[in-house]
Amino acid sequence: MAIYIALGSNLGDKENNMKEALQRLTKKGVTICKVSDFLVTSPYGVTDQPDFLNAVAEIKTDNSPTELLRVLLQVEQEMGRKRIRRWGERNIDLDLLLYDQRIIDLPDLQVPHPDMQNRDFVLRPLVQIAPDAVHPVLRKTAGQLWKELQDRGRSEKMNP
Ligand code: PH2
Ligand code: MG
Ligand code: MG
Repeated sequence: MAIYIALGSNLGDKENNMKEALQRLTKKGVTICKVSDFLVTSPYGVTDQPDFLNAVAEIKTDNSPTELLRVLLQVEQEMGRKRIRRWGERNIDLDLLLYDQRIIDLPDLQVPHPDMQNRDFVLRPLVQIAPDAVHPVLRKTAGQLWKELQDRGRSEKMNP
């Protein structure tokens, strides 16, 4: 049973933004159990923007998924995040990836994160701290999902 969030930043002092976000979460009563390395990643989706720093954290909280989402958005707002464009540049982005084995499909909250299986910048840090974390919809571990993503990438390069 565990909760995982993704952190991302590609504007300003990226490393400091990520650390500040973790501190602010702690102040709001979220326990940070594990944090992956901060990885430099190429922008995915919208590619004409700076490289990201990405990480995944395992957390503990008494908040429900919806309450936790509110806390994540609050921290983004407190840090002055501006929504410039969808999938675009941001000083901090906090996404809920997995909440125990819960499956949630609300208009503003989908858990597991609906695109996590396609994102190397999510799976690589997740595998670092929790290779055996299970995706409750796909019923595969983070390790399996990451391997499958790498295999898809390799076959796309061979059959472009
Ligand atoms: N976040 C996005 C879109 N693209 N690319 C990378 N490398 N890292 C991100 O965190 C990221 C992205 C939308 O949330
Ligand atoms: Mg995001
Ligand atoms: Mg987000």
